[in-house]
Amino acid sequence: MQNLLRIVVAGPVGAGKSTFIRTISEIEVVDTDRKATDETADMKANTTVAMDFGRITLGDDMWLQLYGTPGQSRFDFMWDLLIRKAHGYILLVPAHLPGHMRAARSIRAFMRQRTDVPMIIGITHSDHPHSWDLEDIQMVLGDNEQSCPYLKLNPNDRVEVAHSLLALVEQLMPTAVAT
Ligand SMILES: Nc1nc2c(ncn2[C@@H]2O[C@H](COP(=O)(O)OP(=O)(O)O)[C@@H](O)[C@H]2O)c(=O)[nH]1
Ligand SMILES: [Mg+2]
Repeated sequence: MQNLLRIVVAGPVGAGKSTFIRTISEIEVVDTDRKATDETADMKANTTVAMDFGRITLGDDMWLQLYGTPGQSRFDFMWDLLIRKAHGYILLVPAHLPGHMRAARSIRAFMRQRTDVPMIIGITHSDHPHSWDLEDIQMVLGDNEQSCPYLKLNPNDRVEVAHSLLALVEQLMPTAVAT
């Protein structure tokens, strides 16, 4: 059994990737957030330019390493590097930004072309008053109920983040072989 699992947290700008890792990591997160100077500056002051890195101990000799991708497609060489080494990934989709659904869909396609490791989709910002319903998001991403696990979570909530990671690790365990 492999005792180190590398999990990638992907998704569009503002989905909550950096927050997700900061909320759950037991080490101080190594982040590469920098002042946004392009179109993302309208959304957030800082944006991830390379990756976020965090770690969680699952048991006596089992660790999860968490790698958060930059959201912008101009950094997709980092998506490529990170996903090729991943044992599983979580795609965070912000439910309050309809304009980002297309980005989420293309990130999904990008990952699918490179890997078939287990994945789950985490819908964030569902607490926003104008957030989309789960069914509508599934439809835009081209999924049905059976395609892959979907769950709603707020990346600021430690219990919800842990729950989503467990859902992914459950899928991973049978395939986690020493590499
Ligand atoms: N209310 C609420 N805020 C969220 C949620 N998910 C993320 N955020 C906030 O959205 C902002 C952007 O998150 P960040 O982690 O920087 O997104 P990233 O671009 O994916 O790394 C932060 O202020 C988060 O606290 C959510 O589900 N609900
Ligand atoms: Mg970030």
